[in-house]
Amino acid sequence: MKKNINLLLVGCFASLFLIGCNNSKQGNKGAISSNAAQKVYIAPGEYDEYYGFFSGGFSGQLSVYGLPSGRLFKVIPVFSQDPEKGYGYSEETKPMLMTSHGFVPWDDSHHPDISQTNGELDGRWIFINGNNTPRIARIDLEDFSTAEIIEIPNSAGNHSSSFVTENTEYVVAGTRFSVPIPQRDMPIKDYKGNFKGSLSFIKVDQETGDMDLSFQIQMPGFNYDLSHPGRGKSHGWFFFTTYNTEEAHSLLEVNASQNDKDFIAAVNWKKAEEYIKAGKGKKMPAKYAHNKFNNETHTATSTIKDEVLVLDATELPGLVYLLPTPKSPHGCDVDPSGEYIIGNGKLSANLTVHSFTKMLDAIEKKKFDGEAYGLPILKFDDVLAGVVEQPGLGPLHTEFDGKGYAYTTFFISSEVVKWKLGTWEIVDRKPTYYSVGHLMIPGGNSRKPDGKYMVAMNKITKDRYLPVGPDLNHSAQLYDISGDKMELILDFPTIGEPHYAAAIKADKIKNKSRQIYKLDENKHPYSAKAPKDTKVVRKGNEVHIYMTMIRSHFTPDNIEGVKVGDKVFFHITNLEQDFDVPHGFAMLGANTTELLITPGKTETIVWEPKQVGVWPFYCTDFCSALHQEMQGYVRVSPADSKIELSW
Ligand code: K7E
Ligand code: RUQ
Ligand code: CUA
Repeated sequence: MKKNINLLLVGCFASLFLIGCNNSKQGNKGAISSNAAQKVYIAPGEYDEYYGFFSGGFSGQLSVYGLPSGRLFKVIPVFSQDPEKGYGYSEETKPMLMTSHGFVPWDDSHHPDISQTNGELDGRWIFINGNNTPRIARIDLEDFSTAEIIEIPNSAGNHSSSFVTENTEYVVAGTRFSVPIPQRDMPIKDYKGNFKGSLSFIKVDQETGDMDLSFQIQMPGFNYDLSHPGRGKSHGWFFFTTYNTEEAHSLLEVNASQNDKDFIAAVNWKKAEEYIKAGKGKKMPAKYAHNKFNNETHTATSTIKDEVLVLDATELPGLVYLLPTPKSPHGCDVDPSGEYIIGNGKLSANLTVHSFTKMLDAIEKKKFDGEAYGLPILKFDDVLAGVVEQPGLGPLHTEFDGKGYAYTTFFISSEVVKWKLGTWEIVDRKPTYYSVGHLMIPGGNSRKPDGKYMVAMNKITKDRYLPVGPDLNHSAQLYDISGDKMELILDFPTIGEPHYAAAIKADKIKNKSRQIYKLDENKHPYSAKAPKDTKVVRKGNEVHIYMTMIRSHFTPDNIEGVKVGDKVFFHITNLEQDFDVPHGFAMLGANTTELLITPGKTETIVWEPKQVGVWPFYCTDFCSALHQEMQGYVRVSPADSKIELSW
């Protein structure tokens, strides 16, 4: 077994890291106690206690697991096309993946966050960011599907997203890369002073969940890495870690880490609202897409917007303060009381904890360490709550158990360290296998964490599972944290790179999970509500087939009069009104995908036949004893054929 990894560039941050997972305890693979199996065993037919939502990283999706079992329930397609469900291929869902750069059927999803009320998870929606072509998606937890995607303009690498304020007033984003704003053609070496950062506040409608880009705050040209909202006493503030405060245009370590301290930017968003009300926002041109799925017509629409309201942080006093934080902080985490703001300095020996109370005091007494970048910098010692001394190497992220403890991941030393808020003493540490990024405690970034389990999400899997060639799925590890010491109880593989996850007690959502779409509420313009309503209509070279499906028959099933060069639209309505009876649809030679249509829904797939012949279609989902009988044919004649449509 090879236990050393040398130089590795991990996608989620730009620094080069030396990883030495030379963990002496790994020989026994984590010393699992004999009752670990009992703790994770969910008997057949029994339910898990939690839903866990894991980001898919470069898969662009969000996967749903049961905890503690680690069983995979579903992959929810968000930013990437998904042939399993026809998402991003069907005419109804294609607009969800439109951006101002055109159709972008992929992204890099990092941080899911569940909506909150009074600082507690409420299970209405879950938000997740797309890093690459900056976007935020809202997934409706009634039907576990993507309801809305909004593109973030003036942003690049939408990394410090998508965290919500404690009543889901806003979902917030910060740009990882500063860029010219507005975008223009200019030399890269002129970065300093010319490239800008931006923080985006997206208002969430409390009834519908609809997102609206309310305003942006223009910031100095740093990299904005991660963020978290204030809660409780710090509700109204939002905190962002920054790096490259040198504003260097090349991030080779020498450039980017000159500064002994970078900053946590503390943003007073209530103040921002006042400035907006007072008319201090400037309208700036900005192109971005806003895509919504309409559950009545079963169809998404994409609108391109062209303007955004911007507040300039450097011109508006009291809006943003900078808290010096050692050495390229990555995670930015706020404890359940809202008092402690933790900067996980990747290259720092210690963990720095800021005090919100001291911060307010320092602001009031104007204890500034001068100004830079047009923003007041608070004095390090005046805002410091405490330091966790030498906890490990390469701290990334911190979560809380609601019992007064914090848990921090250490990427380089590959471990989770448990320490006490207020005394800063380390009380436990456990290795992870290997090189942990985020960790997650259900509700661990809310006011009411549920400190029973903790999941570590690891970048390197190596020897944990049977080998399957040179690359392995990433891996999650479940720890029981109900006692004084953390106990590793389960490994399970994940899809893509699970940067972050969110989990909620199952009973908060399982009873409201939708079972069917009602057929009589289906307002899809091409729906057919009964076999008698089906038809085939020609409009020039477009052929529209209004089709129904029910166990185990398509209506119509045999269609003639289609010609080479036609564009054939199958608009198919699933007439079933029972839970969990989807039908599929696949057409020979169709180069997009299949459809998987749930009861009561209408979906459309396009087929452009290239060859004459008689071509079959069939149902792809085993739906009844007569599933194999669920089929039909389309006769395709030459382009100049005089054969009329018939069915
Ligand atoms: Cu640390 Cu993108 Cu949250 Cu990955 S980031 S680990
Ligand atoms: S058919 S049950 Cu190919 Cu037997 Cu699937
Ligand atoms: Cu319908 Cu198989």
